[in-house]
Amino acid sequence: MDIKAQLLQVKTDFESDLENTENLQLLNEIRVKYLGKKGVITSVLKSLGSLSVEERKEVGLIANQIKDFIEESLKVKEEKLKAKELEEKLKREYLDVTLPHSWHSIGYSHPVIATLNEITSIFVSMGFSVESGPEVESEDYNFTMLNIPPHHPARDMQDTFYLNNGMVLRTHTSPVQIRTMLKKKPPIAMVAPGRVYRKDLDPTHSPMFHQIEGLVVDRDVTFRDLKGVLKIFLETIFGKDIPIRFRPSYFPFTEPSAEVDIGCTVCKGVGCKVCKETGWLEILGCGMVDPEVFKAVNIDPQEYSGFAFGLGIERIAMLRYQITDIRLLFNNDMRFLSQFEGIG
Ligand code: 2U9
Repeated sequence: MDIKAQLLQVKTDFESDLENTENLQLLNEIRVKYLGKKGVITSVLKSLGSLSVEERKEVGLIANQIKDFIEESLKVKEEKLKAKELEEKLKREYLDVTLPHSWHSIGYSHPVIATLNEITSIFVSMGFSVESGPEVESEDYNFTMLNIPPHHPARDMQDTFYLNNGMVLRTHTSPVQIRTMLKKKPPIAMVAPGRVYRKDLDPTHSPMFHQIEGLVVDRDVTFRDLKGVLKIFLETIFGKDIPIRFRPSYFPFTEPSAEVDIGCTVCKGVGCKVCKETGWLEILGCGMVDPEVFKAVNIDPQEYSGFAFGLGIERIAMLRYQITDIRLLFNNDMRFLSQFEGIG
């Protein structure tokens, strides 16, 4: 076959190769086969030396035309294949952004913790610091230094969890105030939120529950300061119009002592089951720090005075959400707890 016929055959072969190429990798193999260093066209062009000048011109022209044709055809085919591959990729990786996503709860506070945090932050906003201490306490810190005498019923085996190393599970957060007064000099304005333990179990009592207690110590602290702070606190959580009353009471660690009631939030004072027909709900206990407690922590009661208060968190949460059995708060049943998503 003469060289011109050979070239035309190359063109025909190329066209059929190109026709059968379905991906970019094969296309590249074809490019090498025809245009590469050892490719068909290159070897034809190399063999031009053996021809006469006339033939060389003619064949050279045809060879170059075929080379241009091959290059152009490869370019067109490459673009086609690239577009095809992109289309297939888009089809394969198609993402339906309108599909509903699966729900993963990011979690939320337990109603007791939400209430505890809310109450704590009200006192923080009034300048109180937040203090904490151990749940396993000495009898001294839990009772003696709080002016609770050796045979006081609060120390009873029936009421307190005694550990076999002579320690107790704290029955209130008051030992945190003792520790704070031993550590810091007045002025002190602190709250102690946390878990406490008492041997109690019925619909309104749990052997573990949460308290927040507060203490303010400085020169010239009066019962008026106590009333002012508690009024701000109660109005912040129960609303500006909440009726408040102080009733005389007794605690070993405060003198005088009082219990604080708010007008029943359920019946607005008319009388109902929740307030046991009294129109009032008992919310917290408070009083002026007993001088005996100051003496136990080496604070001079002639120079300093202070007020203290305490409240049970579960009781507040139960009143707020009208929960009638405290055990619901600790069963960790999601059918119950999921009702409180978004409260805190
Ligand atoms: C120090 C001095 C005084 C804390 C106080 C109460 C009144 C009180 C109860 C409310 C419901 C406990 O959870 S409850 O059962 N608390 O009534 N707590 S005064 O007085 C203190 C504490 C520490 C050094």
